[in-house]
Amino acid sequence: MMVIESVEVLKLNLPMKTSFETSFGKLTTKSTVLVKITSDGVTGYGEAASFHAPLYNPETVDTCVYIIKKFIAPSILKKDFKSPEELRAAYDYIVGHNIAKAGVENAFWHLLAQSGNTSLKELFGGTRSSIQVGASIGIQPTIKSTLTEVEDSLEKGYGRIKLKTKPGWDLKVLKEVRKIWPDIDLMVDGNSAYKLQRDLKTLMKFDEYNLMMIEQPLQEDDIIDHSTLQKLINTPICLDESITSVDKARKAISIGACKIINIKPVRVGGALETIAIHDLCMENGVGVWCGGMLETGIGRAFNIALASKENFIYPSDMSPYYEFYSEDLISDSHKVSSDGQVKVRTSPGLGYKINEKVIKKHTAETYLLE
Ligand code: OSB
Ligand code: MG
Repeated sequence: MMVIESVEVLKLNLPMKTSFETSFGKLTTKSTVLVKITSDGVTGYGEAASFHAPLYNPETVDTCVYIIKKFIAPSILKKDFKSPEELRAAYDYIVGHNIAKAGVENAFWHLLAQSGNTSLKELFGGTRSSIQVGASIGIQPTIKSTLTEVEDSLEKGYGRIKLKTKPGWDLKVLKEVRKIWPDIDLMVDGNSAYKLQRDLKTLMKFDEYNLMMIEQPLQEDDIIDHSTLQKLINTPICLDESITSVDKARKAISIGACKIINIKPVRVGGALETIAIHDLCMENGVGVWCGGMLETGIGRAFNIALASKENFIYPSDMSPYYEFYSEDLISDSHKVSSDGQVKVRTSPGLGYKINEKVIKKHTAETYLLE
């Protein structure tokens, strides 16, 4: 018995310690959405981690709040769900809005973990006791500051460096980084900023820098051009934005549009779809890693548990809150060890202590639906 008694949606504005720049723009304050659902006196928390504007994908924090309030909550309130599959079926009629759906689904998993006295890792079928973590370095004002960022990240223990790039901010940066660190695990993320025909020359030159992968160079709705590009370059393509479902993953793999997939659990609509993509990739010999949406510790808790599954074989974007924020919504945030690992918690429930005081401090809007 898991009757949903209430759904609460909170919009938070979190000040960032430093801005984070990608090819699509600069993030200076980070907004996010928390979802709280209650059943039998227990509260489950989820995070619908998106951004203030539709720059990375079509959703925003405000569309997440709206879709949850107006459509998802009315579809699940007062109903009894025995499994996350049943919960999801209740709002599957909604087209798109994966991040909104993921926030709700994650809150349900948190309820399940509490009522079953088990960990998220156990529920998701995780197999590792720790996961490998990489650093994601935004576009910097100068090459010099990029080199400083790389050095700091390596010193902190991060085992792989990802550089955000865009046309004009790519080969010259890689050249300088490789001069100092010829052997580190290095990759780039274009966030859809390149075009196959316009930028082919540059894209082919990435092969000179011995990169682990190039993440989402081309448009998010275009796996055809990614497939063409993969045949022309040796560097493995990793898709991020393009993969919004297991079906998209199947098609991308079948036409050779990528050799690696970054699964962001919220981008694909939650943990169920994450596990489906993970399993499909494993059957096809495609390794995956867990991407991030600059989540707070609450969102990261789900991501860490998922990334402990077997086929997450590359380092994940799982840096702790202190890289971006001065405080976290949990009081016992994860840390990165000197060898680039994060421990996977096995305690029942979320595995972390929710800090209501900090949540309250940053909450700008609250909606309670009963
Ligand atoms: O494409 O992976 C991305 C940050 C903001 C928007 C898009 C992306 C990113 C990151 C950092 O690379 C991810 C993280 O640490 O959460
Ligand atoms: Mg990316």
